[in-house]
Amino acid sequence: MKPLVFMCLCSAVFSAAAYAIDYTVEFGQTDTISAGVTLSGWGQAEPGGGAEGRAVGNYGGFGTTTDNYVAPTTATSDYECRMVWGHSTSGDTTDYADVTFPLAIHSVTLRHLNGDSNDSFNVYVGDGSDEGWVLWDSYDALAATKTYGEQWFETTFTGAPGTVLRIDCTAAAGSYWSDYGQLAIDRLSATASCPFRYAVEFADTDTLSPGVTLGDDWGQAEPSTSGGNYGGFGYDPEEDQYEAPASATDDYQCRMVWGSEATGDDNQATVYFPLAINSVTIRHLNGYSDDSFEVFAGDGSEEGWVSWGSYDAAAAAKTWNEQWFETTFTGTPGTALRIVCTGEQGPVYWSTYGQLAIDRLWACAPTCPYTLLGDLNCDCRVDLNDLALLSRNWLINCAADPTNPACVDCVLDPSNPACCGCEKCGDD
Ligand SMILES: [Ca+2]
Ligand SMILES: [Ca+2]
Ligand SMILES: [Ca+2]
Repeated sequence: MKPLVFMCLCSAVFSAAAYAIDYTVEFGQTDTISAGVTLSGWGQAEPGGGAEGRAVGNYGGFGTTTDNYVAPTTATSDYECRMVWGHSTSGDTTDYADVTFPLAIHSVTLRHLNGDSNDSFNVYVGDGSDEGWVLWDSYDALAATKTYGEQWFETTFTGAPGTVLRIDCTAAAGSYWSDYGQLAIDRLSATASCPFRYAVEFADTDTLSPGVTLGDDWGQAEPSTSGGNYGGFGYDPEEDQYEAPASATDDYQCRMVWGSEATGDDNQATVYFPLAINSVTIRHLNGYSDDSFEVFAGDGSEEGWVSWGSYDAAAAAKTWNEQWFETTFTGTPGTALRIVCTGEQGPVYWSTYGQLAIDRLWACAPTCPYTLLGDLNCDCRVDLNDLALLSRNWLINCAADPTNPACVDCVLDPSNPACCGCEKCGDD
């Protein structure tokens, strides 16, 4: 039986990783931030100051471009960080800093310094409202085993999904606070929650997740209808022109937006979903014609369309003339998705081949439609992340120790998001 169990675990891990949407923030004198992610409340960049020109210190070796860390923490790339509860000449006493993501995240890994002051902190997520904060976990700096006096650690936190991450210093200001600030963060990486995923594989015979339907505005299937070379599809199934992070096709078949058949002769194509979706990853061809497009979501009515963003085919760096890309769009949730071609109709090939080829798409619904006992982080599956949440509270007894921060009193505080399980408080 052992090999069977092993294969099941592999499969679960692979599918979760394949559809994750990751965000990163590299803190430094110039922060490097994933698209759509914003920062607020962050202190100065160190070492070397930033706006207030602080003195150069030794942030776990950063000052001398060495890096005090112990595996499994990985080394920094830039020897720069930013402060939570930074030093401020204006006497700022805000001891937390926030990161806002386009989609709700369900885990984050922080690379943080455990230095000379007490660098303990809490990690919360919320929806941006003052009431909505849920504690994911606490970092106890005094309990950490350190090899260096100032040492970098990577710590992963996970919990119920939220769009705003708050890192909140929990100890008193250190003796060096007025010079250097309190808690240094080198970088973070976060993973968006995709609790429920729909898949559409376009082909001669489309494969749709249960309940998903296509509008009659889709064009023909290719290359079967017209022949041609759709980014390698037509002449050699082994020659699929794509670059990481796009992955190879399953079927070497696609369908057209703005196709050349009568049923697809307008410049749009629509997909309908049973649940509202908040993100979609589209595998699309950037070919000879102008394959620019815009993505909208709505409720299916003609008035309800909201733009999620656009793809500029001319701005894309291509290695091949016809190349497959995977592009992710996010926005206001809706049950209908529409892809609209925005380039000029291809002057030569459109009448034969159509305009924009789509191989497949995946869409995420922000809520799991199922109730699953043991799914503590509400991502529609029971796995090691849920076990980590269980372990965190192992042997806590709220009857004996009601003041434990993990014990939320849902009689006194019924609107606390922790009291709503996997449902959002106040929603139907
Ligand atoms: Ca950094
Ligand atoms: Ca396909
Ligand atoms: Ca789970």
